[in-house]
Amino acid sequence: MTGDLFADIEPGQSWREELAAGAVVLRRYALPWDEALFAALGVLTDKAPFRHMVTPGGFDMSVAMSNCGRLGWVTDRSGYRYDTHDPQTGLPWPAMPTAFVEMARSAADAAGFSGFAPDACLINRYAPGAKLSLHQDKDELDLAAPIVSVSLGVPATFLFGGCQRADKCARVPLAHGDVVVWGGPARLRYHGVLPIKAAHHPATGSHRINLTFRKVR
Ligand code: MD3
Ligand code: FE
Repeated sequence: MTGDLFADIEPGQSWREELAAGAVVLRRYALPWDEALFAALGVLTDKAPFRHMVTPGGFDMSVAMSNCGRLGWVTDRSGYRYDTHDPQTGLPWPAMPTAFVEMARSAADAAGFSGFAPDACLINRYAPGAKLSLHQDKDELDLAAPIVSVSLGVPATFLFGGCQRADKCARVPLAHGDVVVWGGPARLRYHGVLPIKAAHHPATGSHRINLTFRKVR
């Protein structure tokens, strides 16, 4: 036998895994939208290209980033913040594509957070070896809203920790089309992404793309 173990999954078929109170993985939930998501992604990254931002400590991030929506997450030597404009082009961040908004809203709804209206979408692009160190997402003022994260392309191992940096982490594999929704008690838990392994995906080549939808204000 050859071929993809999951090749026989019907479009729109998804199953859920509870990671913790307030955190759920909707496996393959984004598959029905994936072509629309990639088409929109190409248009918006022509306007706001992926770039390696600099941390406040002066290091280039291994993950390349862009944003869409009213607000975008940026980091430079002066710190982290949300900004209405792309510092690289001076232009407002591209609008959030309809396919992005509809997918994120649908996933939040399926996870029990109805009426999710994100105003920011951070787009992370991982090449082989790129990683995201353990951190908390706490730059958003609206901590009652969930965060919706969509994994596309080559797989990753996600680290899901506790409320303190030293808490033990669970390792969660994330594949193309998986959506994680976390809110409530899980919203401030530490998390990260292990270095991406060399692999190939027909839609992204050697890359992993992650879309993170947030309600900032
Ligand atoms: C669970 N991105 O951009 S998304 C980030 O895959 C970020 O690119 C990762 O962390 C990525 O800030 C992970 C999934 C995720 C994000 C935040 C969480 C899961 C989370 C916060 C608390 C608990
Ligand atoms: Fe994060």
